[in-house]
Amino acid sequence: MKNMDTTIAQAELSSPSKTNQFFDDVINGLNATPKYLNSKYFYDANGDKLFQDLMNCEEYYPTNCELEIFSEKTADICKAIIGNGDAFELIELGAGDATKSSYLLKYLLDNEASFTYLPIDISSNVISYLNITLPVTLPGIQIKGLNGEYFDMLTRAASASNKRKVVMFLGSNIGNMPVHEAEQFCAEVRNHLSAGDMLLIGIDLKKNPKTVLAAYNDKEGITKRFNLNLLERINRELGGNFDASQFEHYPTYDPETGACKSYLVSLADQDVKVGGETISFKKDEYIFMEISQKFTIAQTEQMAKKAKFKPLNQFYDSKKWFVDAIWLAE
Ligand code: AVJ
Repeated sequence: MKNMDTTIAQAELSSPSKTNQFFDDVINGLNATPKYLNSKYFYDANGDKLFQDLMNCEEYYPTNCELEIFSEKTADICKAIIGNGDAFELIELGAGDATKSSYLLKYLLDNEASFTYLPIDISSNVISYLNITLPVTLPGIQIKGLNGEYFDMLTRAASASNKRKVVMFLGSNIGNMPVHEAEQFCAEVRNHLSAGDMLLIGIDLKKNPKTVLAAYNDKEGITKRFNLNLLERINRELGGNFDASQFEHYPTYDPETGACKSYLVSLADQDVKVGGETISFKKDEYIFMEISQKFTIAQTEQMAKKAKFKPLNQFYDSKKWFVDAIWLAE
């Protein structure tokens, strides 16, 4: 009886379709060989907070690099996206706290550009935060936050108007996909756009391997907690009983392929329950958690062309560790 009440209470807490998708993905990943979890599920309220902490930690350079680009090159970036001055929609995939885009938004408002800001994020937490705070910090902004999967929301945004679209995909979120998937992703963005629309994409570049690895292996252990939080989220939302202390964070970087990958390694033979399912781990068995792919500039241009975009501009930070590129849909 007690179990039944719990089930009903949980079903009422979050929408059933979302819960099932998360559950199905987790069970599929943990029953696969090798085991994996999808890093898009890192971002619940706790994960959002841990990612904020990560962005402020010493070793995690991508955010600082991109902030430098957005604060130093604001006018040039805005000039490129304003184009001939027609009204446009500024759509941001995975907006997060919108710190970086705020530089552009402020400049666009100050220069009376006519645009609507449509942030899209998988985290409902993030979207309600933006819908509430941005009109206060950026008076006069037209904002319509969309909570959901990128392409569902992009389709919705695209069908709502036929104004020119500028899509932003910042923070090297593209790196969370293996290269062939990243290429498909860019092609799919292109398919949702029309000629004259643009993609402003932030991409982390190859650099000294020690610098990359340190960013995913910070001394304070925030990255480790960021990874372990997904196990704890499974406990909270899917009735799991992971013991996070029985898993060790193992980050790697391969300078040849540019793939930076994170794993959680089981410290013991153990059985873990998730909902009604039991998952067995051998000692030293790993769960693949995340890829953060790094690119050369040549690879970014190739990716643009394969997706039928024309690379227009490239904006770098002073160390040339990161690029924000503008690609034109032809
Ligand atoms: C938000 C996906 C760009 O891959 O660098 C940070 C997430 N993971 N530290 C990244 C992350 C570990 C981040 N992205």
